[in-house]
Order: sequence, then C-alpha cells, then structure tokens
Amino acid sequence: MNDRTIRQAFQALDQFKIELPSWGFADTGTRFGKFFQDAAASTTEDKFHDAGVVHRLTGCCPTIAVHVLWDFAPGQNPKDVAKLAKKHGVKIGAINPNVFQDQEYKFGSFCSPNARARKTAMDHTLDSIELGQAVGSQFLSMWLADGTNYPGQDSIYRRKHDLTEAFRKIAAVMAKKWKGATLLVEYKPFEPGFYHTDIQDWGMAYLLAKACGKNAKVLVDTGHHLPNCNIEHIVAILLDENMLGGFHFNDRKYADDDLTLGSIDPYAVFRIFDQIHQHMFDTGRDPKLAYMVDQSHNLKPKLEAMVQTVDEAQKQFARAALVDRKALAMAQKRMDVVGAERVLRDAFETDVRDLLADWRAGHDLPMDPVEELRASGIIEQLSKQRSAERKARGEVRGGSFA
Ligand code: PSV
Ligand code: MN
Repeated sequence: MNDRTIRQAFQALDQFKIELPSWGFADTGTRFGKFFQDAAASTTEDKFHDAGVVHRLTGCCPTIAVHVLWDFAPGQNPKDVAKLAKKHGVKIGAINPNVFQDQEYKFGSFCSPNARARKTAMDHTLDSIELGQAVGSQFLSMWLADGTNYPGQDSIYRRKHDLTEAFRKIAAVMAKKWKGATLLVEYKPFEPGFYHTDIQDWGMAYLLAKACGKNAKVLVDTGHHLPNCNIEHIVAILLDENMLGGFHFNDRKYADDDLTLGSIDPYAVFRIFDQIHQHMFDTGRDPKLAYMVDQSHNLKPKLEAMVQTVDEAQKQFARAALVDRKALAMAQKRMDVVGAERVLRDAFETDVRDLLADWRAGHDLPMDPVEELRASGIIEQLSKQRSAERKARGEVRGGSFA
C-alpha cells in the first residue's frame, strides 16, 4: 500500500456509516424456539443503549433503525423516543412499519383480499410516516410478508394492483408531509409466502419504486435472494439506474439466515462494495446509500455479533477502496481476464487490519473494537443488570446459558 491508496481508504472510512437494527439487540429465535441471553435488550432504551455502545466502539454507527410496533409504545410521544436515543449518543434512523404481525394480516397486508386488512396496513403506515417525520428520520423501510402459499390461492394481478396503488399513496403522502425522506422498497423471494411473494425480487421492487416517483428506491437485503444469485450485478444495475436506496446487510449459507456479515462469504461483501466504489469512480458522485445491518443473533452474544459485523463491513469497504481502478480499466480494455481479476484480488487479499487500526487511532477509537468490547466486561455487567431488572419487573422467561 502506498500513501495514495492509504489516503483513499481513510477517506472511504471517513464517509462510511452503517445503521444498526434495534431488533438485533433483543432476544430473537428461530421458528423452533427462542434462546435467551441475559444481556439481551428488553426495552427500547436498552436497544438504544446497546447501539450507543457499538457506536462508541466503532465510530461509524450514528443511527439505529426502529420497528414501529416493537419500539414505540401506543400513544407515546415520538419526540420522547428520539430524546431517549440522543441520551445514548445515537439518532433514530429508518422507520420500519410492521404490517405482518397482526392476525388481520393472515392473508396479507396491502395485498390482502380483505379491504379491512388493507386499510389497517395503510393506517399504520400513515402513522409511521408521522412518526418518522416527528423523530427526524430520513427513511421509511417497507418490507411486506405478503404472498401466498398455494397456486390459485389468490389473484396475483389483483394483489399487484392493490399493492401499487397503496405504495403510490404512501409515497405521495411522504412527499407532502415528510420532505426529503425516501421510501425504501425491500424484496424477498419467499418466506412466509412459500408459493409466491408479492414483492419477490429487485425487478418488482424497482417497478413499485418507479410507480411511486422520485422519493422511492430499492432496498437490497443481502439475505433475500435465491441461492447463487449475483447480488453485485443487481447492485450495479440499480446504481446505474439511480434506483438503489440502501442495504440490509447480513450473511447466509442457505436462505435468509441472518448470520453476521462476511461470516460465510467475505468476498461477496467485497464485490458489492467494489461495484459501489466503481460507480463512484466512474461518475464522481456519491449515491448516498443507506447502509444498514439486518441480523438476528441467536448464538453469538448480541453486542459482540454487532461489533464484529461493523468491523467486517469497514474492512471490506476499505478493501474495495484500495482497488486500482485505472489498472482495472486497462486490463479490461486489453481483455486481460486474469489481469483484471488479479487487480480485484490484490485489493481483497490486502490485510487492512493495521490500516483500520491507524484510522481508528486517528479518531480516538479502540484499535480493535471486538477485543475492546470483550475485555471491557460490559456484557457481563449488562447480564447482571438486565437479569435483575427483568426480575424486578416480574418477567418470566426460560433459563439461559449466557
Ligand atoms: C424480513 O425478513 C426483514 O428482512 C425485514 O427487513 C424486516 O423488517 C426485518 O427482517 C426484521 O424482521
Ligand atoms: Mn431486511
């Protein structure tokens, strides 16, 4: 690495911010059960506290995404929730309406054949828009569980039409009431709909976002693709069309596994960031993407898993900044396949740990945030404190190992 490339990587790290999900700090489970962690966050304040810890350790997580039903109590003043976040050194990021949990949504939300369910979903989303505006957020992230389980169960056409009309309305209300905010349209090919999903892939998310107008873009959740899908290709196309809004980062081996970023395939993360850096290099523009984590930590201690993910994201982002773009362009022009690939691999195989440590030292951050967290005793202290608090609240839950 020479001085120029180090400067490049430092600049990239200065720009790189990644949002944490409030739900990544709380107890979650699989379809088969929940495994509890004593240090897991129970309250919204616990989640903000934990996000604050991650931000203090890494310096690049100033915002936390919230799920409306999980993080706001009914009737609560949203400004109080924003104040709570501020108290812990973070701000509220993307607002996630929840139109998948209530019994009413058994056959879908905006796509349900039942007009009452469609209206409930719309009312909740309009409330979420008010919330987002009140807390100063910039994003409304929409993920729907809508889909069907059996051929013939419902009209795919009718569902698409109702969905498009609903999203148009949401975007129009946002444009009027929530200036500057973006509607992020998330897709997922299956689960819980196992025959068809109404927003199944980037093509459908793109169509919906296009139908909405300028304030809607596509959100790519890395776990929401069929096996072997070339995600960086999707990223490149969406960037080129100015239709990429942001990411939900996680890793997977089989399906939407929600594993920590890069735990299975770090090169895939690098290749996504590479396309983003390439686009910035080609256009000279920053696409201002909303980088977010969307993980559910079942076995790893939640705080450790989050810091590990952020560290990995910074590593891969810095590596992608090291790609010698001119050498790559020349190799491509020469049709030198091996040469071009070697340029990418050179960057990917660079050990950036010292570079990251130097960047952190320059920002008064711990050089190894995972190690710092493990040595700090914070998790042990939270385990004791939160167990006592749960006991005092009379909360009963199963025993836990950690
Ligand atoms: C759905 O699988 C998803 O990726 C959506 O982003 C949800 O909001 C999130 O996970 C939490 O359930
Ligand atoms: Mn997601």
